[in-house]
Amino acid sequence: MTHEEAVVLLDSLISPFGQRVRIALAEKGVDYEYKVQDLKNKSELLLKSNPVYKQIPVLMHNGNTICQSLIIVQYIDEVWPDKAPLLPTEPYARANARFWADFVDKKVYECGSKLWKRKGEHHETAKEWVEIFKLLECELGDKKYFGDEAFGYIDIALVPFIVLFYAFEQCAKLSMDEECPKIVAWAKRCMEREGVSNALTDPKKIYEMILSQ
Ligand SMILES: N[C@@H](CCC(=O)N[C@@H](CS)C(=O)NCC(=O)O)C(=O)O
Repeated sequence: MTHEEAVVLLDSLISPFGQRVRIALAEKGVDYEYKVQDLKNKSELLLKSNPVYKQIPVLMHNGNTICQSLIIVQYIDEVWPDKAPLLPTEPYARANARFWADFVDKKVYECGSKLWKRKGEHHETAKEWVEIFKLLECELGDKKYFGDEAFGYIDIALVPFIVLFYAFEQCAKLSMDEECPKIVAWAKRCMEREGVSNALTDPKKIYEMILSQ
């Protein structure tokens, strides 16, 4: 059996975590079976595959289940090494990549969730959002991608959250272009990749979903 024959992804279309996994699989050219999950009525398959967190995404491969998006992306990188690596090979660069991906989980996700759940005052949340992205912009500098010339792990961790730029701009009347021009240019470069543009949700749809909650 080839690797590809046994790959299944349990996911939900608008999940930024699931999108990371879809982008990583696309970068590696891996075919897989896509199983959309109803998160309000969780399937036996999901509960059995991720008994600890009961969340998507879950990658099923050769009879094993792998949970937590960043761990799944690292797994994909290790199992399909023949395509360009997602993580750098040098230990410090790997640690740095993991540091920033963890920052995205802790800071970007948390701040984005406040807007998504309409918690707190939009302008305060937007201020925090801009501060977070200014730190990311410092790390990006003048590089093409976070890992330099090659699209990789930090890019994959962060890129699903760019669809929130529009909602922040509408809700808090800010301009990401003015605040973080290098990040906006990076986001455009990422969107030129088929795996990224196929995975991400339309920012206007996200904004409508936030308004309708
Ligand atoms: N840290 C997890 C987060 C996964 C997560 O939050 N998944 C959400 C969808 S975006 C989920 O399954 N929610 C259903 C629930 O928590 O009951 C990861 O990186 O995979």
